[in-house]
Amino acid sequence: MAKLEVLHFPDPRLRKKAVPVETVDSNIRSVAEDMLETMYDESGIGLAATQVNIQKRIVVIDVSEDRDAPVILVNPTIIAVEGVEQMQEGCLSVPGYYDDVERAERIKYSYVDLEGQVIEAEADGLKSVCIQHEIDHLDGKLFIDYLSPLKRQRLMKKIEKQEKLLAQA
Ligand code: K2U
Ligand code: ZN
Repeated sequence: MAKLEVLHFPDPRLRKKAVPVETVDSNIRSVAEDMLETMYDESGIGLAATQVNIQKRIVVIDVSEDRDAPVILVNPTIIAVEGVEQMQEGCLSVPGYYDDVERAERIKYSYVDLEGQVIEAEADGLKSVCIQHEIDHLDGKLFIDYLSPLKRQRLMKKIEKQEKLLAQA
């Protein structure tokens, strides 16, 4: 097990599009294990491989109350969407910033599990939002991309200020 470094916006590597996993082998299982350790350590409820500079289509999530129900999704794909809902989102790659994002309320999705089986399932609520958020990461998309130009401008100013303070420290 190893804790991995989480990339932070505006790191350009967060914009890379991840490639599908050909075979679920021991290497993929090891990456997923390290991603779970990193996610729990960062108090996240999801993590995409892109965020730890691994350009493979692997996502881990755990939206359970007791933080004891990890799900590893290889090559996750949204098959169908229904409804619209707004939820406040944050991101381990954009620390300290939260804002409302509109996404599909319910999704039907598929993925490959660690035994190589194709699984189809449905989700709503926080799990649905989390899966959509993580699949966006695999496509180089961040939740801040959905913000209005004014909100994005304010966020960029906040990040520039943080970077100036860090440079002076
Ligand atoms: O991808 C990530 O950065 C992990 C996010 C996933 C997420 C964002 C928004 C809504 C649901 C999931 C982190 O878990 S951000 C921290 C967090 C924790 C609980 C609820 C919302 C955000
Ligand atoms: Zn995120």
